[in-house]
Amino acid sequence: MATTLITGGTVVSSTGRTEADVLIDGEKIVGLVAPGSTVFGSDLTASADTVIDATGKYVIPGGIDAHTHFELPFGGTEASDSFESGTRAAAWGGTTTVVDFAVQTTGTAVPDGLQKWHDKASGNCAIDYGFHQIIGGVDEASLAYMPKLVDEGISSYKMFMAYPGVFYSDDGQILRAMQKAAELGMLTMMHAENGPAIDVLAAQLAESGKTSPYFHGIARAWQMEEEATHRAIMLSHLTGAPLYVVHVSAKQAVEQLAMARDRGQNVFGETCPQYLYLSLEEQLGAVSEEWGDFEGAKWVCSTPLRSREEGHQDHMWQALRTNDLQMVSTDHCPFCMKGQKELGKGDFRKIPNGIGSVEHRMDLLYQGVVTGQLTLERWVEVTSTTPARMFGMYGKKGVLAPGADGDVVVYDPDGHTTISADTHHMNMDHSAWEGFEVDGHVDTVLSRGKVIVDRGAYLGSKGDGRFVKRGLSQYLV
Ligand code: DUC
Ligand code: ZN
Ligand code: ZN
Repeated sequence: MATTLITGGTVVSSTGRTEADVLIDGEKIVGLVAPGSTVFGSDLTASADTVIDATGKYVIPGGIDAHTHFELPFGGTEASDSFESGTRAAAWGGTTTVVDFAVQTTGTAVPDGLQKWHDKASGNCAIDYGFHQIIGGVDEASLAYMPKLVDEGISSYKMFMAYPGVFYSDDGQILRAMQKAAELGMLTMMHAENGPAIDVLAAQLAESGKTSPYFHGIARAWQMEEEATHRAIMLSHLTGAPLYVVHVSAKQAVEQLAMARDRGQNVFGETCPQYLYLSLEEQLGAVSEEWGDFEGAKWVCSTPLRSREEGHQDHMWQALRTNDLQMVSTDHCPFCMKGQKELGKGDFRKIPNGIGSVEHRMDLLYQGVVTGQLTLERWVEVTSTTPARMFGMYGKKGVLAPGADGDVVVYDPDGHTTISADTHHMNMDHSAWEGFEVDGHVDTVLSRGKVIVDRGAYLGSKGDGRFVKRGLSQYLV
């Protein structure tokens, strides 16, 4: 098997940093050794098949984005990144594993939905991938299939308290699914917004002529997120099912999570880069020459961007520091303006919901290190180690240690990244991050020991990525 040595860098883990060389044999890490060590018999730099010089760089476990939607049919169209384009873009940005969502809706069978996602992904991915299962139709058959999901490496499933008529589950359905999940040890992921109330508010706004993207954020008020988060936590408390709330954006929702965690509940939350940086006023309320006040459609996603005046963004950073929120995923769900977001011109309710960020998560979060919001170690923890533990991949993923997959990123802290639709690799005609300047740069990316990105060159190929069969969460208290 070919050996690779990553030498001269600072290895950063969730718990510390050390000057060490990383030795990979084939697909697996076999050792972290002191630079110049002859413990493997000779000077490794002379004997390794490939030597990567990481002097002055950070060497970190590959990023894990546990919330993506490639090829998701949604809002009358389909998310614009395929598994091929989306995972390649992820690789460019230092992410070496994604967990996407297979879909089941009312009247369809869970295994059929899951098989569809296997068919979409198999042979097309640049990096390793797993699935959560969306259960959009809780009935006898979908409940009966949950144990099989666990056997097949799908140890988490998502339900929606929003989107009536599409993915929505009522409280009784949620209760039934959580009872089953508690038995199985499965992690329940929740889209926590009060959908029926939001739909009434949205209709009232639209009928009074308030139709621009800004009103998407008004209709999806933080009270709707706080209330649903509280309700999900109570159902989780009653049933004993571990709960993971996705795309948390309201500080009041974080407070609900913190209270539940203080009670000792297995309740967790993720936020996304958009909720750390972007706002209702600046983005959803934006006006441009090209699109007028429809410019804000670029940032229509759910949960929505929140008011900066109300302090949600600062609260998200704080919650990441205090572990009231445990990790950062993207909820990558890209739509082009032309032909897709445009469907909602004149009515914000028809704008397909979603932002694309899978390529930029590692850089955007590293910017939090630069600005003093996070430590270097916490950066690794929230982008890689905790996602691995939360979703049952730790040991294989999320850590640089003997036996782990050779998923490694060499990150240049002196590099610089300018984000633009002109240079990104996602299949989108705009960027939610256009013009963002961030310090730090992904230099080299290895996926199971293979160099797939190296200083501006893509060296991987379609089909490099394999399905990851996940175990139960390794994060529960
Ligand atoms: N939110 C989004 O913004 N897009 C996809 C689904 C979701 O919950
Ligand atoms: Zn959601
Ligand atoms: Zn999502």
